[in-house]
Order: sequence, then structure tokens, then C-alpha cells
Amino acid sequence: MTSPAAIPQSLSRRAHALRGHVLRMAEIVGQGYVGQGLGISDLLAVLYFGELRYDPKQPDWPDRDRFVLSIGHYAIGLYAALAEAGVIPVGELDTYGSDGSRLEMSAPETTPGVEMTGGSLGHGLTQSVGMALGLRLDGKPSRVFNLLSDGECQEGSTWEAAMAGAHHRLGNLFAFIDCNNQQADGPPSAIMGIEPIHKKWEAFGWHTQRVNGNDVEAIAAAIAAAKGIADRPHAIVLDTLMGKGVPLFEQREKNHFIRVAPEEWTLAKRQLEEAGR
Ligand SMILES: Cc1ncc(C[n+]2csc(CCOP(=O)(O)OP(=O)(O)O)c2C)c(N)n1
Repeated sequence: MTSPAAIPQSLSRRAHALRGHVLRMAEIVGQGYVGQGLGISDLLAVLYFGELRYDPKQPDWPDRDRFVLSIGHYAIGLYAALAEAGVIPVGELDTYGSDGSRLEMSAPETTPGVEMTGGSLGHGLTQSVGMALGLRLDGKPSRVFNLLSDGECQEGSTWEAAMAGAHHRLGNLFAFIDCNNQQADGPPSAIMGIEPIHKKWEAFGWHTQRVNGNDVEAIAAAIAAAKGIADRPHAIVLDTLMGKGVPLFEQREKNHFIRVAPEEWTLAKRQLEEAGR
């Protein structure tokens, strides 16, 4: 079981390692949700190496904290974290997205460490509210950490769940909203604007903070502050940069699903290496 005591420098190193795993998986399939995996690595490093209570050798340990990935297509990031944490073998990452692999492009709950089958967006917070309520009714100390997207904030089911979470005063529920300012067809402001999104969570009765989602210290501090409040669920809005750590991908205009030319991988890996120095 991990203890929530890692220091920020080691968290940055972990985030860098996760980005390396993301590139490795993406290069094998040649395309995909690379920008999301790179953008969310800082949060996943803070959670898996500084906050979550889990046992890598016993992923179904009943008292574990639950990490619920609403956005199934971000699986590439989650697999990177699960491999780095020792829940799945690092070598298995090479099977990502291939026929018969446990590491499907959209995470299925049959894979160790995955709590919810993703794919259909807008269901993660509803399930997380149910889990948090159930855990509390069972007298369990476990907490639920849900990662959802800015695009999911356009879905009614998210707000029903937000209302229920506040009504039941679920202090054991933490929602991270990845505001990477992209959805499949462009920025949310051009599709259906969601801002000021932190004020909406606040208005729904959640203890709300907004931080730079690519700053491990800021994320860890926000979680620490949230833990001081027991009678409300917690929303932490993360402003992230898709492709973070690899300028080649940071600068792509439409980076929801990136197609990468074979020769670009060498540059991408070199850029990540330089960012990690
Ligand atoms: C209910 C539902 N509607 C539509 C889709 C198709 N879809 C897959 S990813 C995606 C983009 C959603 O935007 P966001 O969640 O912000 O993801 P990002 O662009 O940051 O990856 C869409 C519309 C889906 N998976 N589920």
C-alpha cells in the first residue's frame, strides 16, 4: 500500500515517467489520445504516488480508494499510471489497443485497477456518487476520486450527479475536471461554452478550487485543502495543456485524436527527454 507522503520532486519524476509510458503506447499504435495522456500525467502522478490508498498486488482490496475514469478514452494515461504503480506489468503496455489485449483504447472494468468501463461519456460522476454513498453507508474509510472532462460538463447526467453529491454531503468524493479546452470538434467555447465552470460547481454546493493541472505541487496542495472539509464533495478544476511535455503535440491545433507520422516519434521522444532534464 502506498502512503500519501511523496515529495513534489519525486512526483514530477513520476509524471515524467508516465509521459514516457504514454509515448511508448502511442508510438506502437501510431496515433490516438496522446495529448490527453500527456496532459493528465501530473494529476495521475499525484494521485497514484501521493494520495491514493491501494495495493498493487491486490487491486480489488475492499478498503482501497477508488479512481474512477469517466473519460474512457484517457485510458492511455491510466494504464501508464497502473504500470508505473505495479498494478499491471510495464511490458504489457506494448499491447495497448491491439486485438485481445486487456488494455483497450477505452478502459474496461475487467482490467486490473480499472473501476468503471468507460466509453460512453457522462456516467463517471453518477457512478462515483453511488460508490461514495455506498462506501459511507458501509462505514468504509475509502474515498472516491473521479476524473471527468470539460466536455462532460456539457452533459445533464453530470449535473444530476453533482446535485446528488452535494445533497448527500459526500465529503469522501473528489471530482477533478480536466479543462484542456478541447473536445472532439474543437474548444468547448465554440461548441457549448461551460465557463465560468468553477462557479457552477460552487453553485451546486461543492467545495471548489481551480488550479494549474500541470503543476504537481498545486494539485497536491488543492487535495490537502480539500481534505480539511468533511461535509461537502470536492471539485478541483484543472487547467491543463494537451500534449504537455512534448511541444510537437502541445502545438497541434486539433489534438483530440492525433495522427502521428512515423518520423515524428523520434522528435517527440527527444522533446520529452529534454523536458525531463
Ligand atoms: C455519450 C457520448 N457522446 C459522444 C461520445 C463521442 N466522443 C468521444 S470522445 C469525445 C470528446 C469529448 O470531449 P472531452 O471529454 O472534453 O474530451 P477531450 O477532447 O478532452 O479528449 C466525444 C464527443 C461518447 N464517447 N460518449
